[in-house]
Amino acid sequence: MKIAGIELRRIAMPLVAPFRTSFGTETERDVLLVRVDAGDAEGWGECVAMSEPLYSYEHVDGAAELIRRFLAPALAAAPAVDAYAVDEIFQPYKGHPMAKTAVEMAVLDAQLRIAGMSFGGFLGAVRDRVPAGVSVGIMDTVPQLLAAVEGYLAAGYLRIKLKIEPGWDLEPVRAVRERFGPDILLQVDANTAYTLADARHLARLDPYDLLLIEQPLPEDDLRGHAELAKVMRTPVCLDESITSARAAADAIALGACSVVNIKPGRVGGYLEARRVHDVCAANGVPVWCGGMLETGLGRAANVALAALPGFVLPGDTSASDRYYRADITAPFVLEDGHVRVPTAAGLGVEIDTAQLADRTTATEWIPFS
Ligand code: NPQ
Ligand code: MG
Repeated sequence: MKIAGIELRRIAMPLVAPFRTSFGTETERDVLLVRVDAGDAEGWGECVAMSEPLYSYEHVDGAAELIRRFLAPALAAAPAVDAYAVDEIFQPYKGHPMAKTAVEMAVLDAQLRIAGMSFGGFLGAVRDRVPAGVSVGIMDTVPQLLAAVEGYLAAGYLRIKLKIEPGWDLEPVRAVRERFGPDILLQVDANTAYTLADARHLARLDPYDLLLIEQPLPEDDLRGHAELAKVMRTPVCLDESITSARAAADAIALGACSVVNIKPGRVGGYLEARRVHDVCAANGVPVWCGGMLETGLGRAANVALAALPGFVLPGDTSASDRYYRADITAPFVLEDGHVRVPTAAGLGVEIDTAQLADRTTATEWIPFS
């Protein structure tokens, strides 16, 4: 495939409600989109970096600069590319998995549209719909949280994830369990907000029968997670720490996690995400698909990934209206608590050009010759 150039497009997506985590409160998603022009087809990629480096070290301006300054010129110098070639071309450049993923995703979308194959077909999807979970932000009060959870359960969500931080952990979990009973699938996500010194406190979550606790300790603290796993009955799941298939293999070998959250942007692409899935499957470690408040583009790709056989837990693959009143593609909706895997070529979703134009804050064309 020969690429004529790539467009970087910044869009501002207001959230339906503020989303608070242990690292901050978001009211608007600042998204970098990548469009590759491959002549016969175009392809779209979504960068999941945030405006500020609060989830991981990447941020949107940095990702745009990396693409503009290094990734696009490297691609332009190649005679022809597909997604596998893109990964090899990007390999010398250290880090920046979210920037690389956005470009890889756009190239893969274009390539699959030309081949008439869907993302799910390419990745190895074995389901036509995937169970949907929802991530519920930190609230000011427990009654507010209970009202939010009640709404999501009424909408059909099959699993609830509560964001936690020191001072907002045992109480909200106890209240949600007490109110909604032992049968709901419930888990928590700390986004690195604790240290190993909190191990005994975190073990007090054990009586609430959580599916897992996600990333309680810092990203680079694999040993700490392994120690924590010895003193908690609740399974430890890693998100931020799993930066590659090798990191997943290491974490599993060290006993640092017994469940893995897979986010393509965090591991450098959909091809690497599939390798993380394969490593976990080979080790009997259940995985689920994380979320980064994606638009319909990133959501389409994630839903396809989540249809692979090793994704045995509901993911943060929520319906579009969990985050956005109006999306830039047709919205993903809940059907019986599930989201449908697109079957059309490439991402299998089309851009709503009027919505996209409305949301756009900047565009930049990078010609390849
Ligand atoms: C997680 N996502 O699993 C992340 C973190 C997260 C759905 O809980 C703006 C952009 C706000 C990305 C908030 C979910 C965000 C964001 C949270 C990612 O850890
Ligand atoms: Mg997480």
